[in-house]
Amino acid sequence: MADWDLLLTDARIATMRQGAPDYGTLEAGAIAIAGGMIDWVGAAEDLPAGRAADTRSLDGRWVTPALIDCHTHLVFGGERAGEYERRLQGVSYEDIAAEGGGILSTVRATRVASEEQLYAAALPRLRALAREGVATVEIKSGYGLDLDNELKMLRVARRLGETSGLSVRTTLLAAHTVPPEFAGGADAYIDFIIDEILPAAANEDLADAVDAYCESIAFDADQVERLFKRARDLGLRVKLHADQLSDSGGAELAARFGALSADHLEYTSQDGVTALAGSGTAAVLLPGAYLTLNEEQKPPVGELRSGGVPIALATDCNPGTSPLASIHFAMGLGSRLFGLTPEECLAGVTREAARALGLGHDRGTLESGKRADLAAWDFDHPRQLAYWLGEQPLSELLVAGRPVDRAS
Ligand code: DI6
Ligand code: FE
Repeated sequence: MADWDLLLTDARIATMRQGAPDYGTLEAGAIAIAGGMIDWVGAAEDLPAGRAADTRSLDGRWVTPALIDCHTHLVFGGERAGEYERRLQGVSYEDIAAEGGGILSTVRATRVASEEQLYAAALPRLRALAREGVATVEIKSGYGLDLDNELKMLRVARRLGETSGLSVRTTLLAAHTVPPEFAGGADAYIDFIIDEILPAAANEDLADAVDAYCESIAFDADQVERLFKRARDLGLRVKLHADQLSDSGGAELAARFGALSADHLEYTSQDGVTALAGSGTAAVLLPGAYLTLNEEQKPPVGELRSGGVPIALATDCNPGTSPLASIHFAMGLGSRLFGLTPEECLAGVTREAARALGLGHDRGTLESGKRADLAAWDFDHPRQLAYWLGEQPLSELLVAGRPVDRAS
């Protein structure tokens, strides 16, 4: 009997271990994998005695934790390029939403699409992420906004996880906007989510977390609070789209509920940052949406940093505000637009993204006891990931110790 299924040698390993300097780098490293988990990682000269069923040299390549996209809406019907053209002519995102366009136009297209059609439309977006070294993707509902269609979206997301070889985490975002059936009745719609959609999603084990859009054009803090209490009663962790277009106290609310993450945060105040600090809630920054909406107010990166708030970075892949299915491009934008260092960008799509999904114990760094999700690269330093826009330097992606066929 072998001790390990796979032993990778001659690797330069960016472990991304918390608190380790310089990407947690180990030169001339080795990684021993057993049962899909990392059994041992370190400098090759320290490798304990053991027999591996398979040994492979990485010929000096860099290895990082496989990447994680912790905030996407990548299951949706239709697209909104026409709306994008109107926005270029000066019509605002809020105005389009008020006319019944925006999120609601994607709701119409999603409701008429079958599960098969939604799956077929989403798969290329998921594959695009896998080609860049992403092994774990969060996918939200939020374009169904009724019982059947919210569950339909979550089922499609679950199926993408079952067939793609990637790990998909699902989030119920029924509180994305008020659907036409409840026009003018945000409170009644929140009641409907609490009474019908949330229990059904929990009952069928379709949602790993619950999210809401706390914003002037969506739901206020009291409404979100009612929803979060119900989620808590059902044993589901929460996340929040917070302070994206205005300071609506979203960061404070997320912190108060011990949310996994508070996302966007462009308008978060110092009080909001103070609430996040020490709450365990991760900040998820979404530069694709910031860029597409032509935002001028940046998230308070310096304050988040000095408060020690974990900072994750994600694509926010969605048809309205972030038509972006590239985690590398999100990293490039995170450094250019928000001033994150290349190391913070990589931590933001590995260690901190895992935290934002409640998976910090299981992935996001290369350490023994974590899942063997790792990416090998054809670059000469991991800082290249935030530097290049549109490069594809991935050499190999392993999920739970097994190579992912990135073509399927
Ligand atoms: N914030 C966003 O940026 C997306 N949702 C949200 O709550 C936008 C979704 C869309 O416009 O379709
Ligand atoms: Fe989003």
